[in-house]
Amino acid sequence: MCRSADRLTYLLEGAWEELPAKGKQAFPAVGIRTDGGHSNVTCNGRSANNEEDVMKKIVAALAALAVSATVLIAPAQAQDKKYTIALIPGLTTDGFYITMRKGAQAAADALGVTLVFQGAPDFNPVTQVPVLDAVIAKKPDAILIAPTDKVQLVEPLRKANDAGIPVITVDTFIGSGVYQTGAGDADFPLAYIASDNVLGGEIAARALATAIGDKGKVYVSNVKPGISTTDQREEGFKKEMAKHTGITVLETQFNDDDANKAASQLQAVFARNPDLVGVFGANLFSALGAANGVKQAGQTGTVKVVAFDAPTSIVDNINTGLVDVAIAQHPAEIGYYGVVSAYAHLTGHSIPVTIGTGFTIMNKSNIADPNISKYLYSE
Ligand code: T6T
Repeated sequence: MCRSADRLTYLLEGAWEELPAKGKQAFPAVGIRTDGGHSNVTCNGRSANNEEDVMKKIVAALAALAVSATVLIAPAQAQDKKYTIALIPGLTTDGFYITMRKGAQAAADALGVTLVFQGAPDFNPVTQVPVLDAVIAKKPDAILIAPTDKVQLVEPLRKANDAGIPVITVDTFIGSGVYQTGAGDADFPLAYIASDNVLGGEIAARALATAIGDKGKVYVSNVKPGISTTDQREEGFKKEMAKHTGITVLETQFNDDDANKAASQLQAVFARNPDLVGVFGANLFSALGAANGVKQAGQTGTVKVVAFDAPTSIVDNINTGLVDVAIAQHPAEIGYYGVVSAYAHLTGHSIPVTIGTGFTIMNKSNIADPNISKYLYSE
């Protein structure tokens, strides 16, 4: 384990290995898998052996963050101020955000920061905005938030910015997601830390195309329009599927993040299209619901399922052949870098405007491997 004198650089160099068991579990090594291969940002050189462009972006972003972190030791130690950072998830009861919270907490513990986790019970701007208002009223030193709508969270978040509270978006973005350019009216967040969701959608499409022998009818089970992540996954999926001329992509079904609705929709689509061969579940509840719909329709293994996200129940679904492939994000890393970035900013240093975290691709052949299963989400 390599070490550096200052705390932030140390955190960036894989300190998770030495965190308490709980934090360690929640924050697996920084890395990306797009094809079952392994590639980590390394301790010394922060280099990676994966050719994916996205990895280069990650390495560049981490290197930039490390550079700013390297000079942090003096002000951080001199100030001795206890910062409070609020993390507002898309919703509180989703394994994705529960895992993100653990990564954020691991960084907060290591930095001596107080982390406040406050969110709504459903993925909905109508319930998220009052939570945001309540958080702003408490004047935290920084806000990390997964905005539940690209447009509807702009003005509510501007209130935080106007009140002098730095905003970093995690998982999802507002506006175009391009921040700090001086252009547009939603570029005020300091940074965006997330998976590359267009790439994730492309990976899903390639996996589904392979599973169905490159022909037949498929559709996307999605949440609702206006969410940056799931919009981009659908975009990437359709972009890749346009290259597969034997595959027809049917109309997207929106389920409002309700797995029961996604299951009913699967059965309705199948009733209208008995030759349906595949479905892409674009987030945890869409995938869970679509898979249940396939099971209820007695089509396990016939209608192939590619799932975004990796709740623990995905293991059974993969082992029984109900789900072919699951694309796990690395939410603990998103939370971790969210706190580290906010702290770096608060202690007077510039931070990268985007940090990309990776994926782990899970299927029947690798799901028993602890190096893969460690990326399953917490509950
Ligand atoms: O897929 C994640 C997250 O990335 C997305 O923005 C919303 O749905 C999840 O939380 C999974 O339920």
